[in-house]
Amino acid sequence: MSDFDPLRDDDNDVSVQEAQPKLKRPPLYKVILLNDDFTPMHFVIELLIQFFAMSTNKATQVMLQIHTQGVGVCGTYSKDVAETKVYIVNEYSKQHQHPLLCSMEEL
Ligand code: TYC
Repeated sequence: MSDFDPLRDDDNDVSVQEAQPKLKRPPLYKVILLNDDFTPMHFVIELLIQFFAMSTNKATQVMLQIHTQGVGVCGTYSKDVAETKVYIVNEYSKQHQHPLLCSMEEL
């Protein structure tokens, strides 16, 4: 076995301190729904129940919040999950000929 230890500094030479690894949590994204004048309220409620696992009460509250304030949050997810939710909601709305728009914003 060799005695060589690259971290030993017993020769009063300049030593090198290793940098602390910089770990950052990946960002989270809010999935949001926008209000419009045409999508039926019951469609939005059913969609919130189906794709965001909300209770009927919660989905009704969120739909009314969007209807009165213009925008509302459906949930908070990692980037990949948020992108998938936005995609499936927009596809589902198009399939049903509703102009409902879903989007995402970094938290
Ligand atoms: N404003 C719509 C109506 O009066 C209802 C609605 C709610 C539409 C939420 C979109 O994201 C929305 N029928």
